[in-house]
Order: sequence, then structure tokens, then C-alpha cells
Amino acid sequence: MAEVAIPFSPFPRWPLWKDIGVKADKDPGKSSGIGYNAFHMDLVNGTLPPDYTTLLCVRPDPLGGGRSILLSDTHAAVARLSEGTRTLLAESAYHYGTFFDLFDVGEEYKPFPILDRSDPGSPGSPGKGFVRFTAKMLERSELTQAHAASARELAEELVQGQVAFMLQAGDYLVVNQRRFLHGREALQGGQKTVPVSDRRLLLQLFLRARADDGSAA
Ligand SMILES: O=C(O)CCC(=O)C(=O)O
Ligand SMILES: [Fe+2]
Repeated sequence: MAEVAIPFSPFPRWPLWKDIGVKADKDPGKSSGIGYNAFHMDLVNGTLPPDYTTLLCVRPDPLGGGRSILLSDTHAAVARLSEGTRTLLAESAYHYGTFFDLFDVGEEYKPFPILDRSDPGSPGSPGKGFVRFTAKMLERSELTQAHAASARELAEELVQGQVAFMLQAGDYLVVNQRRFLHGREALQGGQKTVPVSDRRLLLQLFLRARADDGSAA
């Protein structure tokens, strides 16, 4: 991957390849949880989210759940919205999650705009700033009624371009965060009957685009 972009670790406490196992007692909607991990951008509340998030599948869920979800194209979905909705999405009125002990992803962005019109994009995707979206904020963040409604409208457009597929052992998913969002369907019930060492396991690596890279679209 170092040929494509620069691997880095936003989490100083974790190794470069962060493992995502299965913890039956964790918040089911989060990384390593057993439930639906709603579609999102990683590090959505940093001023400089990773350009790419990548997931290497070491072991799929032996019980058959946990398909990966990909949604595209975020900019095409935005273009289908009304100007009024886009104006609301461009306001700094959204927030999600905590920002703690992170490295190389900028400052905490709170509140943030979903459409960041000040973001010039990356060298490979000029004019394509991040669409800072996480479906988790629809459930977990307090938003004004108008901003929540706009975010829901965008979510409805985004799911038009949703696909789900099972990562098999050895499969490697590379997600350009300027064009795609990602998530995970719930794992199959009964995870507590599976020994921890046999449960689904992914390794996650983040990448930063090179400043001189004109081909990373
Ligand atoms: O479990 C998965 O397939 C995805 C996990 C994820 O999106 C994350 O940890 O950021
Ligand atoms: Fe993620």
C-alpha cells in the first residue's frame, strides 16, 4: 500500500495494523461490536481524516454474518439533493463522537459541516472534499430538526448506491474516503458460542495521499 499512499496510525496506542476482532460485550454498533455498524467515514470528526481506510480480512465470521457495506458515490448523492438541503449540510451544525489521543488527523472538528466547501479535495480528487458523514449521528447525536432532516435526506440518497458483500480470508478492501462510505452488517447471532480466537478478524490500516499524487482519484 505504501506504493499508493502513506500508511500511518491515527491511534498511538495501537499498532499500524489495528486489529478489529469481535467483542460480545462491546457497544454492538461500533468497531469490534457484534451489531450493525452503520455506514460512516472513519475519523469523521478530525479536520484531516485519513484519505483511505483499508481492511484486510484475516477470518470472516464463521457463523456467516458481518458482510461489508460500501456506499458510493458520495458526491453524486449530494448532487441529487436540493440547493436548500445542500446549504444546510454545508453549515457547521453536525457532531459525532469523541476525539481523544489521536495522531496526524488534525484537530477536533466540532461542530463540523457535512459538506466542507472550504476543503479543496486531494491532489488526485481536486474539488472533492470529504462528505463528512456518519449514519451514527442520526441516532446518537443531538442535531437541530432542520439539520437532522437534511442529514436524513442525504442518507436516503447514499443508500441508493449501497452494496454488501462478504470479505473472505485474504481479501483486502481499500476505501477512498472522499468517494465512499463504509459499514458492516450485524454478525450472526450466537457469537458467545465461538471461541475468541475463531471469531471474525480484520486488520485495519489508514493511508494519507501523497501531496504530489495526481492519480489517486
Ligand atoms: O467491521 C467492519 O467490517 C468495519 C469496521 C469499521 O468500519 C471500523 O472499525 O471503522
Ligand atoms: Fe470504519
